[in-house]
Amino acid sequence: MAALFQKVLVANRGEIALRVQRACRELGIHTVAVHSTADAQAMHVRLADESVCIGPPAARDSYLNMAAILSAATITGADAIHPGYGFLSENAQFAEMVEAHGLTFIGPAPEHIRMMGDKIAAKRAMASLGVPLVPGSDGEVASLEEARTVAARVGFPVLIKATAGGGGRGMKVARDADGLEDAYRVARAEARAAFGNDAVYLEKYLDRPRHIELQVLADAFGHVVHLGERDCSLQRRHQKLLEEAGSPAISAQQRNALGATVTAALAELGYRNAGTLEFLYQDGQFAFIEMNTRLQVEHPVTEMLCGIDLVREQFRLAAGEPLGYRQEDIRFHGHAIECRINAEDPETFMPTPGEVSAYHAPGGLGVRVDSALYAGYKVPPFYDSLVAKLIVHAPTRAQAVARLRRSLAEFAVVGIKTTLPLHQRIVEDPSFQAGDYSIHWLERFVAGQ
Ligand code: MV4
Repeated sequence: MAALFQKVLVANRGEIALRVQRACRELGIHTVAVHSTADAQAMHVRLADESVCIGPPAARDSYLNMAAILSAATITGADAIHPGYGFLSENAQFAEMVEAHGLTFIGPAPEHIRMMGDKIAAKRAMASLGVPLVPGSDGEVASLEEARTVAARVGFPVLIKATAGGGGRGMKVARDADGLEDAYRVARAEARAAFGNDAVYLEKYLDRPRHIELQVLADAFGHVVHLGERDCSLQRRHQKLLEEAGSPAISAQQRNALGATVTAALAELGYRNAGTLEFLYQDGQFAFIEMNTRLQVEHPVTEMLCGIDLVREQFRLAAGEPLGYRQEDIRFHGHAIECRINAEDPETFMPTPGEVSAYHAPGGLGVRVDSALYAGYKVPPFYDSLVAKLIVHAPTRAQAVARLRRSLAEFAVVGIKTTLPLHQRIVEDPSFQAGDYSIHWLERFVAGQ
């Protein structure tokens, strides 16, 4: 079988660069790593077939430097670029530039990246295709008067969100009519400062939702499947700490119903490659809030649940291959949980860059560790503090929790503080063990420790 691509440039670092390289190896694709001067000793550079230094430590000069990355792809003769997550992964202009250079962007079409980057456009598109939304404004709220009218209709509290925002950036809650003017003005001012776009919309504020997201794959022939949901409710300041698949709160019937609606909508849109739809779930109802057009950090829990290699699928789909299986061929086996291990103080969450003097990863049945760490590695201070993902898989959720507890006890990252001790405390908590939590659970748990 001819390889899908000859040589792929992985425009990322850390564990996700390794994750993409591993898929390439199995597909017989050569890999090119790019790195900043701070990452010359990084594992993603060591494991790649070739590497190119693309600039100084600051991400804007290296991992976000489109010209440097495209030059690296050109001089090494790469025929595709995988962006990983973060950095340029949801930059429609970059995807266009990659294609303009005659290379394949491993991801969706630029038009879909652009559409989903505009939260109002994303909601409009989904609503018109029958996907449920949170009650709120029909698009932009252009004046305070309009905000008052919509808020009166949906009822307080309400949330003002920036259309260019997402992931929790650019949101303001108004508890009552008196708070609306401030929330509206501050949200607009912050959106203008942060995104250069002060367009905002309004939603009813849900007070204790779960954050549930649905993974989809789509080919160029109008076939779309979903790979079930992930429950990402355990977050702090919009940073996820632990994710699971499936959600402890969702039945097979709910999953199938939501999946049917979503896959039909994406087929209609002509979406291609991998994507994730984010929902808030409260009182038995799903409400779409955003769509991510990239591979996500927490994709491994879905892989363990379905036995499908999402990165391999991304390459196949980008090469124009058909999915090759139908929804009914996809089976969900057992339960998977991921812990994000960050180089952070487990109490203050301050980053803890520095040298890892010793490293021992857990193993055994149903245990997976995605990490670019090694003994002697110096975690640089310039990037995201995620240093490892521990993923466990077992036939039931209770068994997965037991496996998680014993894997966390085996895991040794010496020399720097990490969030491992926090995860060890979370798995002992009765509410966590019962799967009984909302998006506010972790902040309260941390405050009570
Ligand atoms: C909301 C919400 C409550 N009601 N929208 C935060 C991140 C962004 N993706 C959407 N977010 C929220 N939107 C309505 N109408 C609460 C949040 C929210 C949240 C959502 C998911 C996970 C964690 C969160 C933490 C705080 C607030």
